[in-house]
Amino acid sequence: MPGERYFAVRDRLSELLTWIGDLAGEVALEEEPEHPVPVLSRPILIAAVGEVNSGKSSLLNGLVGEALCPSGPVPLTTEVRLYRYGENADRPASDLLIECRRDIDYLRNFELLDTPGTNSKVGGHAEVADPFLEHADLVLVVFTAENPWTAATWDAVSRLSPEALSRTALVVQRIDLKQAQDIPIILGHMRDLSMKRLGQVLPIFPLSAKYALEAKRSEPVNGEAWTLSRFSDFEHFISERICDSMDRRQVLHDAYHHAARKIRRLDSLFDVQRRGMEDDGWFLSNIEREMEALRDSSLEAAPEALGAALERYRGEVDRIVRSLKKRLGWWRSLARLFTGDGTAAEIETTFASRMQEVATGFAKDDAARLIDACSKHWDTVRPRVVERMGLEPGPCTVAGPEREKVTARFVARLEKAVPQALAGLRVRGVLDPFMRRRNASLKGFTGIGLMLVIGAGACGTLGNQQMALTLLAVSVAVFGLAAVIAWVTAARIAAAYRERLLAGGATFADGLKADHGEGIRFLFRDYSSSLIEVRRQLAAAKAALQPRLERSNSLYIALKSVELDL
Ligand SMILES: Nc1nc2c(ncn2[C@@H]2O[C@H](COP(=O)(O)OP(=O)(O)OP(=O)(O)O)[C@@H](O)[C@H]2O)c(=O)[nH]1
Ligand SMILES: [Mg+2]
Repeated sequence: MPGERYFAVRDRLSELLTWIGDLAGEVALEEEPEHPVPVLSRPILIAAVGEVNSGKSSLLNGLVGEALCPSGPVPLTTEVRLYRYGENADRPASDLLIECRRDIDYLRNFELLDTPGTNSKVGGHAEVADPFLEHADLVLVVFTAENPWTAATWDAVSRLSPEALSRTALVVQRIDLKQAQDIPIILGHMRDLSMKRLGQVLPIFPLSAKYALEAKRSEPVNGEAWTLSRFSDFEHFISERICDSMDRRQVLHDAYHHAARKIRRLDSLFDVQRRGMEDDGWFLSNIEREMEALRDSSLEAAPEALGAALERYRGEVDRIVRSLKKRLGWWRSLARLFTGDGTAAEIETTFASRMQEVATGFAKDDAARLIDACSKHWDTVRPRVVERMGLEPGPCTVAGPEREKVTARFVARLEKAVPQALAGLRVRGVLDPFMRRRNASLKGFTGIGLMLVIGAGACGTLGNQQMALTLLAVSVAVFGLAAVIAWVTAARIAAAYRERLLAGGATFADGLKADHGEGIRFLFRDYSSSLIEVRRQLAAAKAALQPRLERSNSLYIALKSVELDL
């Protein structure tokens, strides 16, 4: 097929343009209305004109290598027939124009216009054919070797515009019917006529379409018939002068520059996107650093925050000591001498559970404080992310619906620390020895007092009133002494217990310190995950950019290799 090199370059360019267009479409690269995509697919139009029966249809068949156009000794082409690629069908486009679609590869690149003879009896076809001749890539004016003097054909050629004439060649058909020595004479004559009628000598090709068709149809190509057809020079002319014409080359160059410009625009778009993503990455890192700074300042302020826990601790110590004092009252103490005394265990249990509540209350308040700080910070972060990245980062991950869960985790962490913190106080079993000593002395005095009362009763019964009264007085004194001891020891025990507990306050707060710090770190880790969605989207955008960059690079390389063939 003529123009193979041209078509190979054109197809490669057209394929690249499609791929580049696909990539541009994917990234919504705006079209440049001032640079429309060059049309590469326009096939080359070859038109054949000449007298009836001159061999126009056969000439086109010789080019295609198939019996595409009906040909025969009687006038066959009675209307203008435009052969194009497509599913086999003939469609009348107007009275004298038929569009013939044929599923033949040759027609992908060439469109062929077959016309009735210039001297045909059918009128009006010239008006249909002439516009095609004006924009055809090649007009073949066909003469027969037997009679190349046909006036009607020369008249038709004379009507062509200089522009169309520059794309016209003369064909002397059926040279196989002539002797070899006649051909130069005919060609000389044709040249003279061309000069005379047109003022210039057009390219002239002596051909035998019959042999060309025969050569192309035989498998392998019949070399002898091919030589006799003289189609080699003719097709070479079509390749060089028609397919590789300045106009066509210009279209290829335009397409190449269009593709190159689009790739450059894609590259700069990707570059902007890549830099934008890097900047976004930095921007997010800065926000994360802000979050870290907030966390660090919260950690630094942790001892101060734990001061609040210490306050609550002290308040609870006062309450527990008041309750201890109540239990150490004289009558209650006396009653417990007979019922058994569980004061130490009860007070310590109450103390432990109160401390648990202290930790819980403190943790809830502290979590609320930290979450509020995060939430407040997020209120400044969110609009910045929206403005900078055009992405909606969503809600703060420690506030809103998540608040309760985050608080519960923080509280649980501190509650877990309480038994350890209490163990560090070493207040368990402190009360017990105090209480046992007190109860022992109270029991002794109470026992002595009771025995004196019993003795007084016995003396009274035996009539020794004097003795009875004395013993009774002594017993009252003993009970009085016991009451004084009870009062004094109660105050002492309460004071000693209070002092012991208060001294342990700092130890208790210290016991919470590590878990409190860890709680803060975990809470801020949760908070920093507020940016996860944005980070994920950024990573997805980066991941999508990479293969596009690679595609753009390989398209550029492919385009460069086409440039060498241009
Ligand atoms: N010997 C010989 N005969 C040819 C050659 N080309 C065409 N013919 C014959 O010439 C006659 C006319 O051929 P066509 O191709 O139909 O001519 P045409 O110009 O298309 O004729 P119309 O369409 O009727 O105007 C047919 O009988 C062909 O077989 C050739 O190269 N050598
Ligand atoms: Mg014909």
